[in-house]
Amino acid sequence: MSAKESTQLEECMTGLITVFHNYAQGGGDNNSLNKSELKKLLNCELYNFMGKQNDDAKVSEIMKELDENGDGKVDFQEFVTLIGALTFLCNECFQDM
Ligand SMILES: [Ca+2]
Repeated sequence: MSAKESTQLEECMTGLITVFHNYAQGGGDNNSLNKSELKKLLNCELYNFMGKQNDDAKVSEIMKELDENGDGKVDFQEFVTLIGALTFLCNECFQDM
């Protein structure tokens, strides 16, 4: 790796990877989020955009939506799908302002 400074987009990508792995650590599979890890991530990292998730049933619903391969966990690819969709919606909101 060269010592070049990261670009803004590269920083964002690195941030996504770092955040995901911070929450995926522990609880058996270090490369996926289980339900409690997902809930923690949503509540600590996405509360401005998604609101506080205090309702376990709601978290289960989000989990089910994200868990495309149905293994009961959210892997990085499934997580990125959520971020992509949210980013898309945010962009729509900004354009409406
Ligand atoms: Ca999954």
